[in-house]
Amino acid sequence: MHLFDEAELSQTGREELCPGAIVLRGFALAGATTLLEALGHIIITAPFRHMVTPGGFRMSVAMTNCGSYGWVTDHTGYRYDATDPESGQPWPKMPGVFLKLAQDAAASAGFEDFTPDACLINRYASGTRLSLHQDKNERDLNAPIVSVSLGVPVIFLWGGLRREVRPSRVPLLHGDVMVWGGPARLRYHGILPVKQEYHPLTGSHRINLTFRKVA
Ligand code: MD3
Ligand code: FE
Repeated sequence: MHLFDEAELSQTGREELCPGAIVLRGFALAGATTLLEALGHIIITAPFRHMVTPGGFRMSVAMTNCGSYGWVTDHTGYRYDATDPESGQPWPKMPGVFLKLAQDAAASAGFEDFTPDACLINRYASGTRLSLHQDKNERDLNAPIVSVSLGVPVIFLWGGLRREVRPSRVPLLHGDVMVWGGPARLRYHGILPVKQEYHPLTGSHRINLTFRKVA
């Protein structure tokens, strides 16, 4: 019985990191090319750019957004904005294939009515890192965040509710989806510097989609 349960777990590829944090291994594999094709359309009107933090540092992660709101940072601070500051236009619409994947993943993790209105798209080149931070600018902290990893694998740093807690390391591979909710929502997290590797669908890049409910 015990063996059977374990076999089933690895088949569904579901790992609970802690209450509220679930990794769905390979959940986005079948849809990956479709997601990347939709991304190709988004970046025609909203290209990847390196934003500047309030402290004046240019982020090594290149970012863009789709959906009703996009995450932006500049010298005045972080915020969600309905307008792309580079174009003065609304962000591109969230593609149906993005929304469906995010909702399916959330439902699979037990969040039945997830309606994301923002999708932050991060692009990591080799050497790019994301230092330990919390995401707490979203109005409704009860809504989960869904994150989709595509392309080159990385090591995700998964910390505690205080910056001092030494993070554990979780590999994230092409097609993996994470759902963060409840007590895990305010944990510190980050990404180690990305190694120089090649993925047939993204070249030397890793792409991360994070779906949020911000309004
Ligand atoms: C845990 N992105 O965009 S995704 C971010 O891989 C961000 O690009 C990383 O952290 C990336 O803010 C990690 C996983 C993730 C995203 C949001 C979270 C984990 C989270 C919010 C709360 C807790
Ligand atoms: Fe984050």
